[in-house]
Amino acid sequence: MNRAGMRLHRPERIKPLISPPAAASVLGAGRSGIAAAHLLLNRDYRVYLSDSRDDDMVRKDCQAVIELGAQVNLGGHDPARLADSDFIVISPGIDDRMELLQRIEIKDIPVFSEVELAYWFSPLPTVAVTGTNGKTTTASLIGGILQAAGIRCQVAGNIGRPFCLAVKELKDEIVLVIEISSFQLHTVKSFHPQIGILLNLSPDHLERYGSVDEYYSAKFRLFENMNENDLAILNADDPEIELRAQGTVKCPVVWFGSKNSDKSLAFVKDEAVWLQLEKGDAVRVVGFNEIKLRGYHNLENILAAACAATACGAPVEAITQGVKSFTGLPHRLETVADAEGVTWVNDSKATTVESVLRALQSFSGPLVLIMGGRHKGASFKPLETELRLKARRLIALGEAAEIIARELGSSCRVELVPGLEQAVARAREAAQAGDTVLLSPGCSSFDMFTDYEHRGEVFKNIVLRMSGYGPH
Ligand code: UMA
Repeated sequence: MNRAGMRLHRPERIKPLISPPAAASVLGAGRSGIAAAHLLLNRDYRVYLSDSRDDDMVRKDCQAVIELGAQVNLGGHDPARLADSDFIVISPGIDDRMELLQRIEIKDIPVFSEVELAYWFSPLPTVAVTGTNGKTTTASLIGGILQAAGIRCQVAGNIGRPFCLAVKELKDEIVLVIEISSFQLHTVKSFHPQIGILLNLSPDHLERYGSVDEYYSAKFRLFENMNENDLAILNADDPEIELRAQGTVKCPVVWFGSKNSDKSLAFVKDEAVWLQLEKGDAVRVVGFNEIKLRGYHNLENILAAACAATACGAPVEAITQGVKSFTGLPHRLETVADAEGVTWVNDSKATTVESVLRALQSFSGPLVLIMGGRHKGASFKPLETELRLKARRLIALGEAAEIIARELGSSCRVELVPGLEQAVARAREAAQAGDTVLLSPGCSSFDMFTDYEHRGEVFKNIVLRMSGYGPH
């Protein structure tokens, strides 16, 4: 039997790898860059912040840090200023292998992610959640369970509230739950969570990584500094994780998975989620019929969250309550409307082929699927079987539309459309009573939208307008 025990100990005293009043260059003035600049100024560093953009929005976003003493450069990054700094904090959206950082006068300056910087100043134990899919749902769910248990926490990171901001604005929390992306892990050095969760691995971000192996290796950096006092929570049903964990993860491990094996702390049995606690028999946490989240992948997220909450000291009753009251997050299998017998579902967050597959597996069919956007490099072929079984039609849009049609055209009828408005109109014509229309793009949104949230909001508005529920 595996034991999670209580792992909510305070981290050892952390020291910044580079102390103030050193000069820091912050690359990118998006959410991470602005939050990093604020934290650095607050801790008496000298700050040079730059962004390749120069528009009204970025100027407005930089106003406060300029007033606090940051030097700001918009419309590009000044190599001479970078060369003059003691270290560089890079935003996750910027590739640390960019040409600028390879220049002779800059290449030896240490580059850290915003997560690494935040960690230098975080006094609290950290639960870090990574994985290709389900990070935001799992981190939010852990937050909800801890709240139900009366364990004060803040949920931050890739979820949209930068770790640096959470650290700067700490109140009376006793634990931080941080969602971490591979981009953020790529440039960590001393970052050391007390509980590290790896939910799953599947090919993603191949536009940025040279290979799947490189991407998976970035994910495993989560465990690099963890030791015998810490806890890794890993998915027993993911063979890639099982294989790579051997020899890489040096701290104690608990597993979660579909089977009630010796290995699993949290598992699925008799249509319910169970936990094997330290002493005695396994306890039934929650029945499937009490869970509002859809799909097997969400069961995995619940199992992982239950393990983490247990390791933070939450009692089973709080886990049950937290899971039962969790209704899910926008843009993740979010039901938008039921109109003319057709259910419309917004899964705009599904930017990978794997997440579309999970979405398809969550419905028994028949479906009209809307896919497309900017191709992220992976093949769409893994969707063939589910589409053959369930798809009445596939409507493809965006830059990837033709690749989708080429790879999936033999599995179901594919129709190409120029935009989301036309996609919804064609889906409405194609769908019959009892069907589900599912927007699950399998691509990033950046060819047509600001981000996946923007895409999801546009989709919801069109659906609500067409179905007569929303503004005309
Ligand atoms: N920029 C430059 N120079 C360049 C390229 C970009 O200055 O060469 C500038 C852009 O003009 C822009 C800024 O960099 O102003 C953007 O930085 P960013 O893309 O890192 O965006 P942030 O607003 O800082 O948001 C980031 C995460 N974005 C990415 O990882 C792409 C957010 O995750 C995260 O919520 C936020 O930090 C807080 O931690 C979003 C995401 O899409 C949701 N994440 C990916 C995912 O979940 O798959 C990893």
